[in-house]
Amino acid sequence: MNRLTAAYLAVALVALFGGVVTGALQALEHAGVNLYPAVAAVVKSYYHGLTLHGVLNVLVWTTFFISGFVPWIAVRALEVPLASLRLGWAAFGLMTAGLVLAAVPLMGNAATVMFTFYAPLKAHWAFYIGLTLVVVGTWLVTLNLVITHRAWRARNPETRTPLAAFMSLVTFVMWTIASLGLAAEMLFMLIPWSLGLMAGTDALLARVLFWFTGHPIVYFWLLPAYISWYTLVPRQAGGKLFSDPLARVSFVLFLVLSTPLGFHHQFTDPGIGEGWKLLHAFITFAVFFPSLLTFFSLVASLENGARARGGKGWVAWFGKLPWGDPSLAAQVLAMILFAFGGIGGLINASFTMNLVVHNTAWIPGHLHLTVGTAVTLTFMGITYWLVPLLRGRQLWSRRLALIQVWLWVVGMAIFSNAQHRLGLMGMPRRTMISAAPYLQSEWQSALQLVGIGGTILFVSAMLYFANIVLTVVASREPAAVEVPFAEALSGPEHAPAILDRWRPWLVLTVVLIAIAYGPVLVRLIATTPFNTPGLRVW
Ligand code: HEM
Ligand SMILES: [Cu+2]
Repeated sequence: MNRLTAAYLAVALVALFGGVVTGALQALEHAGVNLYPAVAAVVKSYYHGLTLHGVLNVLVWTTFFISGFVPWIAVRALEVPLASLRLGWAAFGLMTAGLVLAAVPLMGNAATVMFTFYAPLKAHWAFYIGLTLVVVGTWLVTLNLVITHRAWRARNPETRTPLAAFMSLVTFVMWTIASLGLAAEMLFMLIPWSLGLMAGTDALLARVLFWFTGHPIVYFWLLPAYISWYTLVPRQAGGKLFSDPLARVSFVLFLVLSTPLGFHHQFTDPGIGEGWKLLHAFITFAVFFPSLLTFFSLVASLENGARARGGKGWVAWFGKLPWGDPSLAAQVLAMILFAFGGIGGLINASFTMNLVVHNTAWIPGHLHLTVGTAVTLTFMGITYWLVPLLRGRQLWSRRLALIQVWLWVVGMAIFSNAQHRLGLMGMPRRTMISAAPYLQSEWQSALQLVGIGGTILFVSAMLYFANIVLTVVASREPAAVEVPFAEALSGPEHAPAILDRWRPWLVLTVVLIAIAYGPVLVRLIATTPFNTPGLRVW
């Protein structure tokens, strides 16, 4: 199992490396430094690089890290072996094969369609089939987790599922339901169309199916970070989790509410009734509620740890957290930047305010706080103990890790703030902006800050990779082998039994999805002519 997880991490880290290199190119381009001619042998254009950036960061780095880490932590919490290590490797093999298949056209500039691959942009079929195989691989991970949990349940009929395992299951079950939209888009639209079996396609139906998965996928990225924040960080902070039952409530709400809200990405799309958009906006605000529960629980847990370490006062206790531990520092700082991401997210989700920020630089400003920091910096923080544990050797340098974490936070604060402001000034996203004839002089100072912040982020990322590689190849001291599971102030025995049952929540989930999506999907499928020809704009 350790080797399986290490294999997933290796692929994830290679992807992140490609992701930050392409990111640095973009940030420098915004600041007027065009390095694309220098790398033209590999990256053919700004948009080729941007597609690589999106796919590597948010589809590969996240998915592979999660598929390696989440089952691993679940198995540790259950204290049983993974049901089938064979199935585990089969899933990894399928995902990696899919990745390689998709990488060929992606690298070859035959799939420069951004990570959202909106139709009628048309990529090479291998790109769609490859990504579909990655998704199918994640379903095998779910299957393995479910069988593992059943085996555990047969031997422990009365006990509550340990929190980390419960959360892991929720994460993958939620994802499996949510990914059906993407699977349908691939299997019934993009794959047959790119193979020439279908004459045309349809932008709206493709987008509806994409966002069916495209919003919940952000919870697929976030929930594993939450697993660490709830079940590990309180212990790393020297304290206990505030409440185990409350944590379960929040995850059940994520299971139920994460999917039926994708229209908040389509407020400006014609062809979807306003009432449905409003319903999805309401559910988006509803899913903010478990996020608030999470925020409350985590602050209470951190305070518990800080006070146990002698922290005093209403706010001053915060300084008493073990800031010298890079894993903890990374994750607490990730939480702080995430709070700003959450506030911006409420603006994105608000029907009218969305019109101001839609498709502007505000959106990448937002998503670098969320997936780019809350998730990425947390995963980095996890690897600061997980890689040493898997390798059996101590982290190569704690100090370098601390510098890396703070650089990320400073770089991101500068970068993201500048992007948000550029968005408010109306600068579009997904644009090689220094080549745009409408480039405004008032954007200039913020564009320089994008370049500076992006460079700091890049340096931080390189320090991170150096530290991880040196830990694997050069570190000599043996590492601790214990997983930092936290106890809870209010333990699992206080959780109502219904929280540990699946059927009622799954039924509720499916019913809500059917209400929120059913009528629109039925109408679109019945009336869509599939007559839009494909485009290759690059
Ligand atoms: C060195 C670090 C990074 C830098 C300098 C950077 C820079 C950028 C820039 C400038 C853009 C805007 C491009 C445009 O709208 O034209 C962008 C987009 C994006 N970035 Fe990053 N980024 C970095 C790391 C990350 C990470 C770690 C993630 C996620 C894990 C991420 C995810 C994304 C996504 C999803 C987009 C939107 C892509 C699209 O519009 O198709 N980035 N990045
Ligand atoms: Cu969303």
